[in-house]
Amino acid sequence: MPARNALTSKNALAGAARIMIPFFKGTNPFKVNQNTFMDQNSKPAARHNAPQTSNLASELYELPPLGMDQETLALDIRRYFGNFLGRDKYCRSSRYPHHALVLALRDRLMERQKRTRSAYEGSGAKHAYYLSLEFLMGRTLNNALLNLDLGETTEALLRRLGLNLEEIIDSESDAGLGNGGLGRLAACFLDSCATLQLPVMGYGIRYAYGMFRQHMENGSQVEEPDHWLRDGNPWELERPEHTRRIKYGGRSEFYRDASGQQRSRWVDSHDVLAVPFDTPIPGYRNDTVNVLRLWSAAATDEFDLGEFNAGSYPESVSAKNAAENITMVLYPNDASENGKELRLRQQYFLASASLQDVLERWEMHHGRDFSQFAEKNAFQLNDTHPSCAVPELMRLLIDEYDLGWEEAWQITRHTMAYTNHTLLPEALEKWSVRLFGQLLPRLLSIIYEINARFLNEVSKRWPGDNARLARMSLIEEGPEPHVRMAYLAIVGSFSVNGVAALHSELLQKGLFRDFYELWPHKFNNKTNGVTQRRWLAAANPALRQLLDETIGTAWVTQLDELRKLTKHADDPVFRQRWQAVKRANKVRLASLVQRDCGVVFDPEALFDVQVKRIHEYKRQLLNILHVIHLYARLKHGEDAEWTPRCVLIGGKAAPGYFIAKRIITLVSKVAEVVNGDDEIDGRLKVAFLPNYRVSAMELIAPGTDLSEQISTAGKEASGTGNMKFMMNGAATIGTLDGANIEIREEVGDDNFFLFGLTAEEVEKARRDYNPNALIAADADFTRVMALLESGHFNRFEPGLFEPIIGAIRSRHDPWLVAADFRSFIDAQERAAAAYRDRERWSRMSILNTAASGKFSTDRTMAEYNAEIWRLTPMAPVQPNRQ
Ligand code: 26Q
Repeated sequence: MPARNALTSKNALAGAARIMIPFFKGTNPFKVNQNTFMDQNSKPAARHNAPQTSNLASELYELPPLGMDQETLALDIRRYFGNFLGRDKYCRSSRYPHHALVLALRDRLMERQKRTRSAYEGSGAKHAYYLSLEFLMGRTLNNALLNLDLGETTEALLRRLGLNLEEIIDSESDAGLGNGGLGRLAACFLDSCATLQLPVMGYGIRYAYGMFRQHMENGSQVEEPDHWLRDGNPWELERPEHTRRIKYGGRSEFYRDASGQQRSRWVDSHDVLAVPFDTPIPGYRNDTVNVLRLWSAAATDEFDLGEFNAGSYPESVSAKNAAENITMVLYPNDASENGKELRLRQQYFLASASLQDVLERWEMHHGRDFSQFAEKNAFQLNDTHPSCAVPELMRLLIDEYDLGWEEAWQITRHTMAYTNHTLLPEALEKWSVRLFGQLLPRLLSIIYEINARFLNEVSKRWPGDNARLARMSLIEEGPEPHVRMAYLAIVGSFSVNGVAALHSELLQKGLFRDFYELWPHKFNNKTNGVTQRRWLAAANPALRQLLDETIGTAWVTQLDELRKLTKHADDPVFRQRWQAVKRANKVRLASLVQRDCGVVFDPEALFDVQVKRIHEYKRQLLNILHVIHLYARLKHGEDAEWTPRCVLIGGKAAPGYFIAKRIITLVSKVAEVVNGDDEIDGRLKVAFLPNYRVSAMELIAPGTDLSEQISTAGKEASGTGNMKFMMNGAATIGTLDGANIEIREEVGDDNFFLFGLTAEEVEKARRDYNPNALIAADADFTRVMALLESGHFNRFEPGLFEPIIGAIRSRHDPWLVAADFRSFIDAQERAAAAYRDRERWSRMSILNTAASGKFSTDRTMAEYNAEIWRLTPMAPVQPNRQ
């Protein structure tokens, strides 16, 4: 262990404890952790007491660029495989060839990452930081090969080495560090920012367990932990030298500083370390490599101390475990799970570690002069989950960097920007004041101060309007007062955006109306997108080839180029080729369904797909009612002009969401009955796809004909699966909700199967909603309900679907399933008829891809940048050729 200077006596003890039980330290023998030895109340300036190396010769870190040719890459892979990993001809695991390839690629990414950083820092560029509790990255290898332009080279050289690239790509587990849309959006954003060469860094949490793996037992979802790091993660690089200390508990105390100023500080806290792991984010063939920094929790050495000396070894170990638990597991709810202390710990952990990181880098370049800070930094909050960043930035600036309230507040209000992703009022985050005060006492006192000043501003604008004050307060009063996180985010930000036009409009008129009245200029819309690199170029190589040959390759970075396809939509030869591609992709999808569901899909049939989280507002139930309707038609011989159809439904239900789980069971049971019925004779197939995830969507979207986007209007903020399907040539059947509206605008009414009430009509319909009358008045609906209620799909489990039947028949069904039944069935029939005319369908498919240009995250990020961040794009510095 290197000698350390200026150890306090307490830290010397910590050192002694370390020596007594060396197995407590991390497994990396090279790890040097400066902050482990930091005094609890030390100022950031005192932090540089780690052993420092000075005067590194540039020869040590400046290297000639690595070759991108087959020979050089092959040699690197062989060295990693044989020497670094120590494998040989006896190796039977696909893991080591994968690791060897990844390490060779990571070297190439790393040199570009440094050149990118050099350009950003050298020019003092403004940075944006995307703070998100979720980054749903999926697999990394294929995307890295695409962006580095090493796909063909690698495929050929691996063949020489007796390896198969496709198998290696498939052997990688998904980084499932997100629930769904919001987490995947963050991942697509990073890809586009790197491609646009924007100085944007992602900050998130390195959960040891990501989104649970789902398997089915007797038609029910069973959750298993997703230990995605089991085989190691060769993409990431640990950066222990940037470890940060996070405080919890204790209390906030007043004191007078040396100059007699009254100040606050957070004392008697229980601290946890945040250790960063960096993943490279390559842009598309532009040498830019940005960084995603994920924080992992580790215990401080204090955990080894007191209890050991008192002889309470097991208690000490369990306290240490509790600290490290913070980043153990992703919360698997895609709507808020209220009141869980561990979740609040996670949220603060991310906010505090990331802000400390940014502030320390600032101090390195600018010392304690923060006059330019707001001009040079922006923080984008991915929903309210990281909104502790508002009071935490205030705390750091005031308590740690000695700024006054006003100056700190100006900085905070001009650097934070908040994106909302939900319209469901029950999903708005709230934390009980009691819990908040216990866990983050100093933050709560700052929130109170922000609130007092804010309410003062409100009362000046609307004197005497006490009802308004109560409505807008950051604290919801009541027997158990709560902190309203969305309001905190709005008050602390200069920008508030929704994620599709309708959603942003509804926020302004509804949820955030009072705030919109006060600060209309803060509110804006940023319609979501997806990255066409992953969702078209990488996921659909056959279509990519056809596009390249037909309209050139510019679409990969300028998706609007796809409009050039429009003129080919009426060309019969082109249509033929389009159909052949779609068919090949349907064959690929059918083999996935065969393997994972044991159901045979005929590629000639209409592939009708709904994959997304299972939630009542997304109305998987409406989808399955249509399936039952088709089944009833076949059973009654109403099969003139039949369109063979394969219905695929997939998605995870939050583990505690009873009715969502029961909907999964209904899908499974209906599938069993329909697929097993000889009379149906393959004219209708149904499958529930277990463990839906990013890598599954990469096979599903290219093979889909009809995309189901059927949420109750006004409830789906945007949707992004809808965009992936459209891009890959699926037609949409959908409501006027979220981004569906914009999809329909782009593709035209003729190429979109619209149904259902509008958001406005939904609100009116609730007033005297009578589902039983709707069922009774519609013979098809009556027949569907009769089948469901007869127990036909649950012969051996009577009552199994009572809760679902009750929900459909309830006058209080918030999702109005029955209200849209008729209109949905009719739209489905229009889709079926359109599919029977293959020429018409191909045209529609081509036009959908052609119209999908708007839905690139390149456009979304360009808008965030033009209207919120205002960063300057910047190419990396030139390589140092020696
Ligand atoms: C909050 C508190 C405690 C535990 C969990 C949560 C939590 C976690 C995840 C709440 C919400 C989420 C995820 C929300 C989400 O994915 N929303 C989706 O965001 C997409 C991207 O903007 C939109 O396209 C979807 O419409 C929206 O549903």
